[in-house]
Amino acid sequence: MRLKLLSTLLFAGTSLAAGSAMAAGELNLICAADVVICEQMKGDFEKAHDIKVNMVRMSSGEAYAKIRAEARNPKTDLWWAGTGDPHLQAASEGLTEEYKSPMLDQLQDWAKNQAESSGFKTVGVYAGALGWGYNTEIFKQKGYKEPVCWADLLAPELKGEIQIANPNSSGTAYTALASLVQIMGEDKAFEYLKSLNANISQYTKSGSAPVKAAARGETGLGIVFMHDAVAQTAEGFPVKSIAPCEGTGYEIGSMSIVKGARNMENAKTWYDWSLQPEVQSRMKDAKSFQLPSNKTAEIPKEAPRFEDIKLIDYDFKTYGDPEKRKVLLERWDREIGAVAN
Ligand code: S7P
Repeated sequence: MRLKLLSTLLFAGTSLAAGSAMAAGELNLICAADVVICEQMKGDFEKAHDIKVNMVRMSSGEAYAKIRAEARNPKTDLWWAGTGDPHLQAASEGLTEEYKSPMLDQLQDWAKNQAESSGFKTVGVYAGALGWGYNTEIFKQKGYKEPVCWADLLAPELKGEIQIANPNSSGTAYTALASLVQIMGEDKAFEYLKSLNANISQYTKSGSAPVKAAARGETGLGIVFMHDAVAQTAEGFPVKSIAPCEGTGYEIGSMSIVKGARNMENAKTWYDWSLQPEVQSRMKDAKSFQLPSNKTAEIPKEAPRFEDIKLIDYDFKTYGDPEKRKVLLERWDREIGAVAN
């Protein structure tokens, strides 16, 4: 009887130990940037640590929806990248874990502010301004005028020539919606979006898809982050990037640990690792040309610089609020999504 009890305890001990050893070697990651940088980060991290990364690539709005849906039983440990607004929305709903990385002091003020304003439930990893990229060959062939202002995108000649993502799934498109509301006021921004709808051929799921389509000549212009347009130029496509003359918004691409993460220590290991200057300096090798958050990371020469762009004072507190997101997206669905081609 005693022997049986002893062997039962030993068996339970062994399986517990095996369970935690397995858990210690894994990290369940949502990556909300371009798939090329996601793969590079995963590969570099796995080389540097004995931790297997189970990665899924998603757009920012989809990542936020998944983390909300799994709140009672989290399957994700860490959400790396994607626009900051949904990270702030998740933080304010208590879906992400407070963590003060020892790397915080090495970060730019905008990245630290993102952490402080969320109660350290998210942090900035990179930044980039919104604009668009257009196919210079198509514009030349068709004799279109270069669009340098938001107002120029309403030109009747551009009917069917523009793509932008759907702000429900895409952080880029939510940044565009929030930026236009801040530049024009909400009612005027929706009037603008209704007029723009006449020129939109497709609302894509992913934020960078429109400029990838423009690069390949499938559309004339994509409203995207400027660094995503520059990436297409660097690939050799005839794409020119534009910072809108009226002013534009920007993202603080962010990172959050999921509350109740099963692999909490591994999530913190990735968190600290990905804020290192060497890791951020290598992002350009994947043609990821955002401005890095670590002060000593190399700024890619291709990165659109904030000092050259007319930036608005983007209100992250207001537009990173879950209620504001709900109101804006419901209005977008009613007034734009429902009448879209
Ligand atoms: O490609 C890089 C990048 O633009 O992708 C992120 C973006 O949120 C992902 O796309 P969605 O718009 O589909 O969410 C940005 O954070 C990042 O700069």
